[in-house]
Amino acid sequence: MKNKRVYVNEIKKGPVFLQGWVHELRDLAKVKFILLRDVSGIIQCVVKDKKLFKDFSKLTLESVVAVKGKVNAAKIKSPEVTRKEIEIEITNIDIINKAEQLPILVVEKDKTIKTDLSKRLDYRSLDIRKQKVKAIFYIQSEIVHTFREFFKKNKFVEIQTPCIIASASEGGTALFPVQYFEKKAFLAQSPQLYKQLAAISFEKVTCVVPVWRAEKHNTVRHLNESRQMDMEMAFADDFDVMKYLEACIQFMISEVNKNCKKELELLSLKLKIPKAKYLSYDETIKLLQKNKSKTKQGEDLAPEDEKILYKLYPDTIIFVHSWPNKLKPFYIWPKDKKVSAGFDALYGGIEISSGGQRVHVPEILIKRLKEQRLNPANFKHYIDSFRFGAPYHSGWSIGLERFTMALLGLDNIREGCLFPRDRERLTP
Ligand code: AMO
Repeated sequence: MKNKRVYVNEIKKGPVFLQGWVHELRDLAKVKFILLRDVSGIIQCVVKDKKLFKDFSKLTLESVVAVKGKVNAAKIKSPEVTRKEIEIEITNIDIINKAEQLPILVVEKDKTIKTDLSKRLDYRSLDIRKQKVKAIFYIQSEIVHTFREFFKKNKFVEIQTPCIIASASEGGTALFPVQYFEKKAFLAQSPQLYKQLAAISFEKVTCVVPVWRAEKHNTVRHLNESRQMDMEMAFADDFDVMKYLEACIQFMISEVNKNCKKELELLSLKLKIPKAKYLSYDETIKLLQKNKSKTKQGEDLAPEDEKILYKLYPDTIIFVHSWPNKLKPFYIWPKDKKVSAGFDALYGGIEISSGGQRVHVPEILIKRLKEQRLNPANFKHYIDSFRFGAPYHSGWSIGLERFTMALLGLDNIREGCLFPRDRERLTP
């Protein structure tokens, strides 16, 4: 009969059958120890029986094993062990898959031997076995889950948008070309145009999708493939959807606080529910200049500006709204000749989201495209969709990895991406 596996955090009394990884090995003369790790936790296993010493000697770190044993009471001091009150006295060890010499250590005890990020990413499947690295992705999973939950509660429909597109939505330079039979196509830079087309019929839509941007720069805040969490809503202006963004972020953070206590503790983090601050672009530039920024009116915010705003308003989602038309994409509604209905949201010292009210009038859309030196003929299907009864509408997008980075104070966005794609990295 097949042994019934029990998870580390579910062990009550013996005999037990456990499966997992060899987290640590300790070889004392008369007794041997294995720290065994599974998805639920880490437990100390003791080998006292001399007949098992040979099996023990074959073990290597990260080997996958199945062990049988008895449950004994214990008082374990090791901080990593999650079941401190018990240990397993092993009666049988099976090596399911023996690990070779590890290229990077999963347990880095000595702070001075921290492996650099590039090497860690080369061996990412090992790297994500580290408890702290794992914690990042448990929290990210909670973010995506609660994002969806927020919009489900608010009666939005989750849509799926195409990943292969015929024309750019976020400016003409940053596209990855794809050969699409005899036509030239591109990987989507955003679900932008399609979520709008859905919103003018469904009214309230949301999506979580991968996007690709062929920007050549290699920075700590950019990826060439990332995930966006978007919403789009009809009969809503820029301020209406900024309120949704504020409430959505607050909800996601409160759920992370509630459901990821262990992970936050591992990362030594305490998250506050942020307040919101609304500043117009003009107010923002004046405030920055007062605080020694060199950024002038009509220019985009520099990363240093985002840091200044963060110092002025910590634990705050800073909404910078009413940007100049020329600094926002063609699909953003011009409120007048100068000012647009576009906004950015900053959090944790970095832009995490941008959005705005959209152009729902075909003639204005054609004018905006031409102003940005784009050819309206390439957007015919998109423009024509607004000819059959299109309400005004607005929306935004949160970059998933960017938000993970901001929320957890990560130094590099790659830490918040399971398998990053950047200028140099296409594997693993
Ligand atoms: P934007 O281009 O500002 O807007 O992107 C939205 C959010 O996505 C994240 N982001 C990135 N994350 C990692 N690497 C990148 N290269 C990268 N580029 C963007 C950021 C950013 O705030 N269609 C509009 C949104 C809208 O108006 O609804 C758009 O894509 O967090």
